[in-house]
Amino acid sequence: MNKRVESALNDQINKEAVSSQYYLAMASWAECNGLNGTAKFMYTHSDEERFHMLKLIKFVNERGGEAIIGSIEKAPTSFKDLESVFEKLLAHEIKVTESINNIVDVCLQEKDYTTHNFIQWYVSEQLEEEALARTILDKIKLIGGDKGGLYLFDRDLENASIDFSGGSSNEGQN
Ligand code: OFO
Repeated sequence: MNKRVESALNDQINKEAVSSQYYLAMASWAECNGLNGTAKFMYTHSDEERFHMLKLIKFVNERGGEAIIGSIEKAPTSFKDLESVFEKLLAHEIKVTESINNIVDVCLQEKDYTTHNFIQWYVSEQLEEEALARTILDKIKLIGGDKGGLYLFDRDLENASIDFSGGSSNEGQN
């Protein structure tokens, strides 16, 4: 496997692991603060990020590279409020999108069209994740300080079936 591409994919493996831990921290915080719907959403999202990581690990190893499982920074333990949680989530996803775009660039520079094709799944996934985070954030801003609104929002999130898989329900898990 091309070494620059392998290194970019290994960076991404680490970023997906960081994302998974980050959303797990948000899930735990939400659960401790009576926001069960938000907790469910974040636990699911954390699992999906782990699937994104596994998908990359398998791809690198199957193509003759070596996936590296590195260390990750400690996730935050507390958050100011629900709005700040989703603001952080959106900011994080924007950074991940930049990182995916960087892999696309490296693939084109190195003429690695197989990885370029593989990474397109992540390009679509990031589009959807950013759009979802923006929609949720807009709703939270509309609610403002209304506690009843917050209760209903959290309940809706608990009942919503949210698809993080980029369109096809199994793709992210392969
Ligand atoms: Fe892996 O999609 Fe978000 O970060």
